[in-house]
Amino acid sequence: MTASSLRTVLVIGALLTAAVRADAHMEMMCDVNHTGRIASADAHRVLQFVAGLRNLTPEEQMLADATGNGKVTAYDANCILQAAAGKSVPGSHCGDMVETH
Ligand SMILES: [Ca+2]
Repeated sequence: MTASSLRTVLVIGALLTAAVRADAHMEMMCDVNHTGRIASADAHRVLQFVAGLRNLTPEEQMLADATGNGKVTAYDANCILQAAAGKSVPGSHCGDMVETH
């Protein structure tokens, strides 16, 4: 590969990376219903999911996992409710911005 073709590949790679970055979607941890804020309705959704009364998409389950341990539990709902009340819980990621896709 010549230097100029290598440069072309690098430029294309950089452009593709920029395009992917522009597409990256940021979401707030614990904002399960995508309203832009953490509220008791988010905790409610998580409890419904835990109780088997509602489905959550894999992305919503990721946002619902306040503790980040890979499981969605009633404790996550508690963390979300605390965050909705403006209280921080040790180990809770509520409010952190994450890239979902
Ligand atoms: Ca919300």
